[in-house]
Amino acid sequence: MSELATQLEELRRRFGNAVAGAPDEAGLEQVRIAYLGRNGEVTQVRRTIGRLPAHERPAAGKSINDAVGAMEAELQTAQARLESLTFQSELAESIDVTFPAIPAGAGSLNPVRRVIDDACTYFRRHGFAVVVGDEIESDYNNFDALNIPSDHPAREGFDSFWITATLLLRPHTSPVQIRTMQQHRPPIAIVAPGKCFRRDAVDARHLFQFHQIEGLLVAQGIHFGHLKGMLAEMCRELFGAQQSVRFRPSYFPFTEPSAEVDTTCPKCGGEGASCSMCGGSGWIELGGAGMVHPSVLREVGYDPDIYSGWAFGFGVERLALARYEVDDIRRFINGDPNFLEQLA
Ligand code: FA5
Repeated sequence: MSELATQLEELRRRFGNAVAGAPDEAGLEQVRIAYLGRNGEVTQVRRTIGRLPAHERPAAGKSINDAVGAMEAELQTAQARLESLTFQSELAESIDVTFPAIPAGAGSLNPVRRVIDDACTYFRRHGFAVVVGDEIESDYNNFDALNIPSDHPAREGFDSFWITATLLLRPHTSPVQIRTMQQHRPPIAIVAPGKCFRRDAVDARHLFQFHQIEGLLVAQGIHFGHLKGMLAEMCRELFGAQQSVRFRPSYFPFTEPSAEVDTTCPKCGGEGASCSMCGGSGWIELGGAGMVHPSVLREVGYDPDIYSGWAFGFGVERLALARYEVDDIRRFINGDPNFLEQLA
């Protein structure tokens, strides 16, 4: 072995011991300076190259560079090890491992989802199928086929988000009635929960994105009594027997006769007066309902002299307000885990 090789080997052995013995990052830096610094031991060895015959110098330079590369790699490994040790000791100082851990919370279904599930369960039990429509609807399904032609003033009640001249985000779930009747012959018994969108100002009772659940029953001999019975029973199931339901005469172009359905305000129990929840009326409006208009049946190719049907469309957030005695619809969407946990 050449004299240089022996010298480098011995240097690397001492360097290795010094690196292993460095107690911390500052100690390691001292080792680096002593061996690899500008005036360190490696530089001293480099200076001896000039004394070698010219033909030996390139090989000598390469041996020194190889040794330096290996020493730098050793330094890096030691540096990473010491950094990790420093981090661990800092952690041990700042974390109190005896502090009780926060239990991992199990999530729960949003109340709006639970109302949808429970209402669908009720209708399924009575032989209804659950269907979903499309959130983007055609002008035709949403309005024309529901007896609301383009010049009909009822269109103004549905302040909609239009996507094109003929496509919109549906403002109600009633177009699912049309989609279903276009595809099937009577008897039909469906419920259709889903999102709706309206350009409504947001307040304690209104969102611009909310949910409705639509119901449709078409067969022979269906009358308003069936509708009242089904909806009253659903409300009893969702709210309990203490709350009553009332049907108020109303108007929808796609049902005749039409009604609006209210339930007694769960907060004041129907007393009204200065109740903040129902605004003093004693009632909370859930949605609309009625007997399917003969024009709608005709539009989908059903004979209104043979078939009759009823339909309803309830606001799911309103059902949830009444069920959970919540006084502001916005609470359902602001994602406050404390609020949601209370209702879980
Ligand atoms: C309708 O949307 C009719 N399609 C309902 C219907 C279906 C009638 C079938 C007859 C037969 P209306 O615009 O009233 O009707 O809305 C029904 C319910 O949706 C309201 O009573 C309310 O509970 C809910 N709703 C309406 N707009 C909003 C809103 N911006 N935020 C939250 N809920 C709303």
